[in-house]
Amino acid sequence: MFLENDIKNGFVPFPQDRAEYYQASGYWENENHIQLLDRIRKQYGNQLAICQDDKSLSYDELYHYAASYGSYLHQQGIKAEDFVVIQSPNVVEFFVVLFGLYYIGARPVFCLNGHGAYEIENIAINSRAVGYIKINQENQPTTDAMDISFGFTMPNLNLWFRQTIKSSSSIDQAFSCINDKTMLVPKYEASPHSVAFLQLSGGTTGLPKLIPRTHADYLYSVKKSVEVTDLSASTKQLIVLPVMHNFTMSSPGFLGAFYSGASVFLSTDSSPKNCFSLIEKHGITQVSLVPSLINLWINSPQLEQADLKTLEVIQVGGAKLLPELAEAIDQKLGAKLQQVYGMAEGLVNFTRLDDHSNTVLFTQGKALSKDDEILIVDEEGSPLPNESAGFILTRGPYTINGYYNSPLVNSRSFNKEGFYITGDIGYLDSNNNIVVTGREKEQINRAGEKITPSEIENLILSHAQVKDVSVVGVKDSLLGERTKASIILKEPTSQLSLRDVRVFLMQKKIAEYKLPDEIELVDDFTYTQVGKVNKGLSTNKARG
Ligand code: OOB
Repeated sequence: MFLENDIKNGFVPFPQDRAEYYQASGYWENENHIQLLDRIRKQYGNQLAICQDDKSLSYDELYHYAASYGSYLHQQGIKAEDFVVIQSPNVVEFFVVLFGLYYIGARPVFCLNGHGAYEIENIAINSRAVGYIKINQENQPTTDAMDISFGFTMPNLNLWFRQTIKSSSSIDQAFSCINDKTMLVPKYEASPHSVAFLQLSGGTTGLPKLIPRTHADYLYSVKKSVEVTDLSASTKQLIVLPVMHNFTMSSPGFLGAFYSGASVFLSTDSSPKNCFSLIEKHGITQVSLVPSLINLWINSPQLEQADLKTLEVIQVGGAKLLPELAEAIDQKLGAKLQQVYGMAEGLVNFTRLDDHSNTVLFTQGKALSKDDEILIVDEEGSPLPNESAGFILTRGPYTINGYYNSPLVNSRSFNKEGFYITGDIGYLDSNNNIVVTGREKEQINRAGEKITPSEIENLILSHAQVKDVSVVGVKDSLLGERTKASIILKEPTSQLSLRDVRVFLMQKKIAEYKLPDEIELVDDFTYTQVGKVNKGLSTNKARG
């Protein structure tokens, strides 16, 4: 059922017995991403698919642009099964590039728009990508695809296709590469069980790990998300979170909207002022947000004047939502809340629209599929009863069985029965709703963006003045968590400022959201019994 080539290159397939069961249960359908778009455009051809500022595309137009751009990529030598790194702000052009790649059976590797050359180079190597497409927002000072010196730092990398697409007021102008000489090639019929794309995991060790999702498993999760969020062709979805994040893509995300023939409106600016005016202008009915953004919206001085009556549902996920904030959503925004606890690796839980308010306020709901298996286990791996908190493990019809090409990491991230060890801590309540209470993995969740402390520590350690460093997340009323670096200097009486550290890291070209928000100079760390820096307690000895 799975592609030999995928397996050879590092895709861990579903075990045969489970694969056959999911297939027989009708979960995995015989459709890939471009076939989905083709089916929807045949039904909703003239309907508005996507809109940003003054630019918009109907479903038919989106499909035709994708076919032309895909054919152009084919002409440039991109083949089916090739991986291509893409990076984009929330603009219409992204959708043409995405479905253009799917049209020819190529696979996008999704980066966050905030990623810098440091991340892009590593992701390109690990995915063995053959290309890099960078979409730039109009009037934004960003880098060009050519600014990244792949060839120089990685002489063996066969990265030969690079393109910068400048989003502008005209879609034709942005895609001026498509010309009369671009002959349409037939759409590639990728197997629904082949790898569709690679998503990035927040990662707990060093660099982000690559998450391979198949067309069928991913589109099953989209279909189930549509069911629980009640999307329909009349839904008007606002996209505020980064367009390439798993939450934005599939829970229910723009794929859920496309699945339903709905219209998607893009925002490149997440400020309440801008979002409120888009909601009013377009009659937005649904939006997905992280807790830090909902906090900003609820406390915005603009809220009083805003007319948000069309807004029906807000999905909030990506990080823990405090019950006080959850309660304010209905009171202040007049919209229904759906909590979402999900992960790019697969499993997604939603509170249901008809759940009791206590369930919606205090739990993260139930998994999408009746065959999502969730285990709560203790330190020894033994299952715990409902209401007892432990480590959250999961497997199911749309959860990966391994990171791409990472056998070593996989041996630590999956147990013998194939359950993914999420690194989250929580319990199932008496009604089997999941409640996430904490996290065991070494990760900072800064406004929904995941940061791996050891990655930042290693970079700061390369600073000439630094002897040792420990990076932790500290509670923050706005961001949920902010990043703090405790630093021991080689020369105890010397100085190093937050600005120095940030400038140093920026020179390493890392993503801006990973820069520390705070530093502390200390004389020593406290250590656990096994000799690890004790990150749980703020007992580092401040400089005397
Ligand atoms: C979503 O996906 P990722 O891959 O960026 O992050 C997953 C991690 C989870 O393991 C958990 O640690 C945290 O983010 N998380 C939550 C949460 N939702 C995600 N922690 C507490 N409460 C929640 N509601 O973040 C993601 C993917 C699909 C849908 C929604 C979120």
